[in-house]
Amino acid sequence: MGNGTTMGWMGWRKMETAVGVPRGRGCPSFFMVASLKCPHEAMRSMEQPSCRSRSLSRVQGTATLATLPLLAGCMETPLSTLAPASEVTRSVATLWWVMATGTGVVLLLMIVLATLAVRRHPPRAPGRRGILVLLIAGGLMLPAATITALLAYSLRLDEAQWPAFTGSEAREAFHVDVVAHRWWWEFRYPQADAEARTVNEIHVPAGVPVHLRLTSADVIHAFWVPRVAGKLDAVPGKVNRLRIQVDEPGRYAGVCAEFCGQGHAHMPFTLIAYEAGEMASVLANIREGRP
Ligand SMILES: [Cu+2]
Repeated sequence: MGNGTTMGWMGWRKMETAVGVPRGRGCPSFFMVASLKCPHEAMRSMEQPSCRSRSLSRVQGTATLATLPLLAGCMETPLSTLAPASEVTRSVATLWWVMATGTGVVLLLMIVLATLAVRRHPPRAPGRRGILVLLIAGGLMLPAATITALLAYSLRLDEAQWPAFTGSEAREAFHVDVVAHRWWWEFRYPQADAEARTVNEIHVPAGVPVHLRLTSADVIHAFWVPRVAGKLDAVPGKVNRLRIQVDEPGRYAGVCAEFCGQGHAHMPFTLIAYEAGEMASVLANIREGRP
């Protein structure tokens, strides 16, 4: 989605050509698809809606809707939860798709019902019984069922990110202490032989539970590796815990997700996951460093 946001309003004039031939990585975003015409052109066509322009608009609208599923493939960005690299983010992505699909279906249903109601001749007001059914089913039962299901699902996700303090996982987990600073990240490895720490790079094993203890040296920050886990605040004077588990070795982008001052945008970091067997040599080679 980055293309759309970085283009901004200044890109209106170039947009028609940019949509056809997207440059750089990724695909045209929702923003670009929604802006196939420049505003002036759109306003002109609104002034005199001829039959031809109306049918053209319908074709364009249909084409835009038909393009939406294709955009699913455009979301594999380093900071997208929709490109999951762990069980937790896979669940988050599934939840997102279920909600997006459900919302789309309900919206389409509402549009169809509204169209049928408007076209009805003569118009007929619903009776008292109809209104009651609408209020109870649509206003109480449907929202209650949806919210309860979403709450249960979210609580399960929350639990999956809460590190166990006892049992075999607590013994086998890899531990990292995270300290946020203005504006950089410090990672300490209590299981290393010596006092080891890295700056703006966190090294973890893949396929193994990793328990993080987060705190801050100054103001509130938030630790977030979107492809791997949900975000969690790093608060001065307090220790928050987060459990993560990466599927595969690789590099995963992370950011501070809480505005923390002028340098907030300049505190990205990288989570580097290794094969579990490599961790001993990785820890041995970690050297102290500062940004
Ligand atoms: Cu920050």
